[in-house]
Amino acid sequence: MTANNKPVIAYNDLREWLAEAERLGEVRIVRDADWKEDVGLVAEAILRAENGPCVVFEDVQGCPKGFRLLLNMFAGRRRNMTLGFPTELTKWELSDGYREAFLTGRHNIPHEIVETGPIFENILMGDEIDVEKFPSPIWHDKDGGRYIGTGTYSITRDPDDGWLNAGAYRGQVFDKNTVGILMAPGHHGAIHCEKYFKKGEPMPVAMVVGGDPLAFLLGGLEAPYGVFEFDMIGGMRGKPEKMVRGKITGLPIPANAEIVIEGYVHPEKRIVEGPFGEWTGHYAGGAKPCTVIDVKAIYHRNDPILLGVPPMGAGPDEMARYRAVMRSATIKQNMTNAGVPDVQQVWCHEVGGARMFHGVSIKQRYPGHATQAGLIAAQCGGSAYASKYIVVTDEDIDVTSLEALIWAMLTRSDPRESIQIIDNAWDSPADPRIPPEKRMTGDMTHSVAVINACRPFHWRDKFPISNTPTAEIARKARDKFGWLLDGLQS
Ligand SMILES: Cc1cc2nc3c(=O)[nH]c(=O)nc-3n(C[C@H](O)[C@H](O)[C@H](O)COP(=O)(O)O)c2cc1C
Ligand SMILES: [Mn+2]
Repeated sequence: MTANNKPVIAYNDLREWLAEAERLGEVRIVRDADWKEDVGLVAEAILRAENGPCVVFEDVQGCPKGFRLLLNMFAGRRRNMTLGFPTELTKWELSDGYREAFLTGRHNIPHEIVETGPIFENILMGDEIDVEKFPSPIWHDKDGGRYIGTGTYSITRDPDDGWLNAGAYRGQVFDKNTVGILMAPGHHGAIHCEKYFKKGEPMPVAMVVGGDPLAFLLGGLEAPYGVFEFDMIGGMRGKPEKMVRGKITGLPIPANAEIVIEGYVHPEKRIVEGPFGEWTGHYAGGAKPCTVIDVKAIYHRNDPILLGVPPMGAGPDEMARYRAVMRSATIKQNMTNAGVPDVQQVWCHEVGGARMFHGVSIKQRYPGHATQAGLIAAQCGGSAYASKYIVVTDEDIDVTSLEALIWAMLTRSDPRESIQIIDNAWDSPADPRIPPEKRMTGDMTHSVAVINACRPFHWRDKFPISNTPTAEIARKARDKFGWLLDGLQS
């Protein structure tokens, strides 16, 4: 942040971002890897660690010289750099700083169409189209194929009112000019697609598979309906995002992206997609017919960089960590905008992909405040998709700590009294707990538990006080007698 506390995003595209990451000393090069197995093994080795390196694969076997793949953008000190904040902030300070800086009263700046940009350094059409030459890996050993679209987002346009959207939908490689695009029901790309298909028309699409990390982060986040994510990014950078027009569809494409696949999604065309190791840690979606992009053009920069962001199954990974930072901020702001007072902290826990288990702390003001906070936290724009358990607790709990949050739940709730269930809520197809018969009907809904772990409002003054030491006493104990632990295994 600068002196007046404004974050500064120090890069405009993936290359400038990479230079910043190099300055932090966090980039490692892997040469001569095999996309069938090695890349997935590297992902397994590094993506779970909070401070794992950014890895750039060069000379991937079987791929053209100069083509690269970048893995693990959001970790280490580059985590904060990516959002424009000082490296020493904690994940909570980063999330709340991001919210304050970018989600409160900041105006979007419309993107600007420019004539040309580095993305047009290579234009492949007709017989030159070959999606298979990029270093798309098999990410997990049981995956059904190579995935080019993980660190991706797809740009589409509403055929009725022209609303542009950028959303992250995974993309499997099928052949030289066919790539899957899996849009879950209710996502903005799926809403656009349905409208085209109702008219019997193909949907034009531009799938970006390598580019500005910030654009990827916004593409994978629940931005409001009707808003173009690139106009939000313009607001974040304080200047319009430069975009060129795709030569086939006329859709806006980031002028400084690395690799873009442009084409059409046809109403009648489906190919069996998956299985793919999903963020819920299961192959829940299985292998099913899926919409595909009929590729009409590929654009890429010289020595292009494919961005890889695969989910790594059970346990926190890079994807869960960035979602936690950004979704927690989104939900906290959604709640405030919906009129919930005194929301102190919201944390979407990394376990469960930062989508399924959220802690909220409030300073209780009136009877029913906790219920209001819990129900809105469960079903606002940032949370409605796939959230499963929400725990609302008091302001003395640091809800970013899983231990502290569970402790509050265990000691301040009574299961029969404190759990409210919401039925028929929006779920992700990646949820393995959707029963097979229900999944077959396309009814991707589930129930959500809202757990009130606040001291009961009407007898809060009689609630036993906590013997958890204050931060001051804990520090005093550490300073004075912490030496007793020296030399012992913790
Ligand atoms: C790496 C990554 C992969 C994702 N894959 C999919 C996917 O395959 N299908 C899907 O519907 N949503 C997927 N999502 C979630 C959506 O991108 C996310 O919910 C986003 O809000 C969708 O954009 P939209 O709100 O503009 O529709 C993915 C998110 C990320 C970050
Ligand atoms: Mn959107």
